[in-house]
Amino acid sequence: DDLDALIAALPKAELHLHLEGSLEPEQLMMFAERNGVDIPFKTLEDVRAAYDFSNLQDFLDIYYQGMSVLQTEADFHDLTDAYLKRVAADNVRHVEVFFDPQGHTERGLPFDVPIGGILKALDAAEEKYGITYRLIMCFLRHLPEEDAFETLAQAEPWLDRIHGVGLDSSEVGHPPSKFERVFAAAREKGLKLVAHAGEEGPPDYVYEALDLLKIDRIDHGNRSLEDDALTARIREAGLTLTVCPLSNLSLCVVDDLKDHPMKKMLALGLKATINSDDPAYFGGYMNQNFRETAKAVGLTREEIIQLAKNSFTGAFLPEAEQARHL
Ligand code: ES4
Ligand code: ZN
Repeated sequence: DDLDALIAALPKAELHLHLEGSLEPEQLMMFAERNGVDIPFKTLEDVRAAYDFSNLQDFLDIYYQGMSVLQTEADFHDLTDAYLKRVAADNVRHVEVFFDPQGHTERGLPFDVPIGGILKALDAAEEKYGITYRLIMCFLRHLPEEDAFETLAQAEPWLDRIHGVGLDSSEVGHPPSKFERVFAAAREKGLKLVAHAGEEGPPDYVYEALDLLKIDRIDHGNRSLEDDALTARIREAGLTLTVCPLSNLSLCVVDDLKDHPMKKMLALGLKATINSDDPAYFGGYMNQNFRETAKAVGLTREEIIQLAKNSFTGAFLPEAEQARHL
């Protein structure tokens, strides 16, 4: 309908996307075959059946298993290029993408393999697809802070091409406070800081991300709404929330998309954005997240336009470059 056409036509930025979460079942099979990696799936249907979960930890178990088929720089290049090509069709003009270096170094790949392939694809994207980028390296919060420090050290030769650090993986039991020192070290290197907070974790974790990690942007943040003082603080500070509606539905952060707080977030004056998180696993890329959310919660034209604007004003781009898209 009308709103779908508006969504398709609007230039957008994606600010919450895990590259490893764009691994489609077909690609998983293809990389496994190409690299001779044993996987516990015989058919595409087996993989599709495995892409089924109802909470964060069950999803993560499959996500880490899935990424084991990624072995070479070419694999990371091809994965990244396929994502960029896909979202170019959704009129996405700027992306700020995550990757999980520890998901790869933990299984024996050199740090340079994933980042080398990812950056080759990202650097070609402006010419190929008209898409600009920022790259954010995430620390896995279920691992010790010491391991995050080691990852930051491995990233040193690449730091002029890494724009920020993030914090992802299993949230509950791994509060932001666990990573206060490594975030301070990243801040001193001039990196932007983001963290997943308030997805499954309580409002306290969002406070910690703000007060201890001093993050520039909140990934998810849904549970902030449980605390009025926290909500007011996020609004006053003008912090952007990178919200992921179809992810929230898949992981049962909301039971029904009709219950999604997106409309409420906008009404509260929060700078919310719509993103796809792990689109191969959660069933939709950018425009599908926009369309399904708009339909479920009844977003207006004005709200949809506001969300697209928020995606650029929330991006780690100079104001002049943000303005080019508004
Ligand atoms: C993630 Cl949805 C989500 N939450 C936390 N960590 C993640 N890593 C990839 N997707
Ligand atoms: Zn995420």
